[in-house]
Amino acid sequence: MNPKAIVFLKFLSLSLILSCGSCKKVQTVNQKPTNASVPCQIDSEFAVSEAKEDGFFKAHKSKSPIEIDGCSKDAIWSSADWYAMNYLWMGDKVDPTDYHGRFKLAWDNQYLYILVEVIDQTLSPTLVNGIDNYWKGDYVEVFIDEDKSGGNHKFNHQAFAYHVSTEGHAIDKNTLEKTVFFDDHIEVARSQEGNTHIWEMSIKLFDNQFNENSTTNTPVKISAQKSIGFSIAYGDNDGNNIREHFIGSKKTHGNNNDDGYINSDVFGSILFVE
Ligand SMILES: [Ca+2]
Ligand SMILES: [Ca+2]
Ligand SMILES: [Ca+2]
Repeated sequence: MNPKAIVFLKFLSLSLILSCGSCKKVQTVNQKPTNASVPCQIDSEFAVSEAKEDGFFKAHKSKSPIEIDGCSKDAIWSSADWYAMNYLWMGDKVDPTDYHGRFKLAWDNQYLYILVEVIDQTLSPTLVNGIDNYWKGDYVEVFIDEDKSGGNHKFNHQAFAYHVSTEGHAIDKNTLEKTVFFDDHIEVARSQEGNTHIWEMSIKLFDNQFNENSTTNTPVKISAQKSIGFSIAYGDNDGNNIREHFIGSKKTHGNNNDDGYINSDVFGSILFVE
């Protein structure tokens, strides 16, 4: 059999295995109805993800709103590039069966969209040991600094470090130094096939005027050529109630690679393009 036919058959079998009908959907927030007959568009095993030492990424505009269902069938996801999130920030060297991560970016005027694909042999519920352990994983951490100002954001909202939990919460500290949910900021849906986990999210951007005591905060409209501070990482907990690995999208992230939740100077960035 010629090599092209082999590649096609591999792709066909992968497509069948990963069809939406077999997609094990888990812990979906604000789940919308999905059409189970539409196959998921999952990249083949041959796709290469691009690592960016400086954490600078480009996001392309989606022509239509992305359906957040944890199933990457939206048109923009088949054309967007994979970026790597494999810079080891904490923990010992990690085996690719223990953790391997990559992500895609997209946007429209209302949302930043992120598709995260993580291989993790053990998925631990983020909040199983209580909310105080929210940073120990498993979770996806999304760092956003809307105006790219940099600076301290630990207990203010000039930037955010959203800990997106397996339960679908977006967790950060508030101005009273309490751990709270900012669930209105991020919609997330997850799906799982074997040890491969998809986290699909839409994220509203809030500027430094965000008031946690108000219900009328207006998200910032996104437009082409806008740039924001951004990094993304995965906290891997394989059942030991510790963050065994912390792996991110940028080579370094401050002191001990653990400054992101305090200091937005260390973030990389996204440039929004058409
Ligand atoms: Ca793992
Ligand atoms: Ca800021
Ligand atoms: Ca894990």
